[in-house]
Amino acid sequence: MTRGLRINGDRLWQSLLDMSQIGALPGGGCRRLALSDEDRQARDVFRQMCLDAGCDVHIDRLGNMFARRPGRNPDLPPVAIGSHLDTQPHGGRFDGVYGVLAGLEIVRILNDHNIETDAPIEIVNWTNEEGARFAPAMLCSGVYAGLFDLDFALSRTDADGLRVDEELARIGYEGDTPCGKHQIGAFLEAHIEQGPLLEQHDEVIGVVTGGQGQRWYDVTVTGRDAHSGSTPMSGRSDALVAAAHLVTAVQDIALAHGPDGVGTVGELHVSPNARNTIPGEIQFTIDFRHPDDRVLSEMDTAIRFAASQEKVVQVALDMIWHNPPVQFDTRCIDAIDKATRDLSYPYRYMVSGAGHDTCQLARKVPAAMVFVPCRDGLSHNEAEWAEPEHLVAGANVLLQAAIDLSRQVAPEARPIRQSLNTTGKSHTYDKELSR
Ligand code: HGY
Ligand code: MN
Ligand code: MN
Repeated sequence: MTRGLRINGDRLWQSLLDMSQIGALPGGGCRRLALSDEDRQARDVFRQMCLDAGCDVHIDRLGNMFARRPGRNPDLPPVAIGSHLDTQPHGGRFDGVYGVLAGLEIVRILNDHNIETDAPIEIVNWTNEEGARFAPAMLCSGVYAGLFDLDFALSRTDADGLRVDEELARIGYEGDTPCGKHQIGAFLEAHIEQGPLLEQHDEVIGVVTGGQGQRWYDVTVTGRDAHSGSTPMSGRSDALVAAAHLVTAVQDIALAHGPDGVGTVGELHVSPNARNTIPGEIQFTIDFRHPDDRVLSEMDTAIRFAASQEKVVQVALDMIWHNPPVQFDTRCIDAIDKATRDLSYPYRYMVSGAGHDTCQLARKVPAAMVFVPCRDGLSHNEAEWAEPEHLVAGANVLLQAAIDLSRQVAPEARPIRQSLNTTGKSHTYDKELSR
């Protein structure tokens, strides 16, 4: 009888502490950029943890890692539990890694009690979820889900021009199995909310029903390098002044599409970046998000109009990624809902403001997520923090939901998605956005 089974919270916490030493930053956070030496170190540690837990580990062409614990019926596709080990440049100690190590803890506790699940259980580490080094985000779970092709992913470069395929080979994680061929019966991910709702409402579990849409852009503003002292103001083609107009336009467009619209310029590079030369070229990024795809396209129209108003420079606006909003699978949501109620954790339904590998997987296999609170809703910041008892609660829900789903997975698992309706309890998908 597995309903009384609970994970070992001290062991989960210790695994998180051990992993947080890899790429540790002075401010208490972590820096493990995708395919960096720190990412390789974390992968090596994770692989050893899985081997020690009796799993077979296999790696696909993009370095996605799958650690399998056999089930009673080897012909059933696995229930996969995972997330990502890569971080933002000033990342926290929980974003991504919590979901991977919660999966490991579930395998460990099943081992402790010699419990055999119907379908196999797999722990997954998806390559390059963050998209901080190689854009776009959720790149390799996206290839798995058929949203990007393999060559697109392999050819993505970082700021220094290094390619994904070169870096995969360099760190020794260029696997042999094709990406996307490996079957998954259902995918579950535990993650800190990265927003304030659960903490504000003293709730412990977020039953996540979907993810909002995203559009990412690379923008190049081309003016003319010129002398800062001898060039009259009237004759300038100052790329930075024009870029500044567009940066405030991103802010204005997001506010105009509130309360759910968000817009961010996270990267900006000035050339030649000399104090006494008028900048001739600016490169920057735009990240627009909204739960409604129609509004996202309005925001797209608005930024293109703003760019067309910049008359003394050239503006090239390249949308490198459009990820429409996604609805998660009803059976997975119900399994999480049932586990949460059985465990009597206070919970709410919510749509994710942040992107996750589940948002990609859910377009191919049955998938859903469990959120737990994080302090002040803060993430992508070294001060990111989650309470041990909340991390335990999320992993307990994941454990029960995974056991439940392992009895349900079908040989050919396809997602069942309910439209975002507002009728009926079990599928009242609260449209409240986690932000
Ligand atoms: O961009 C995101 O939402 C995620 O952190 N990669
Ligand atoms: Mn994440
Ligand atoms: Mn993140």
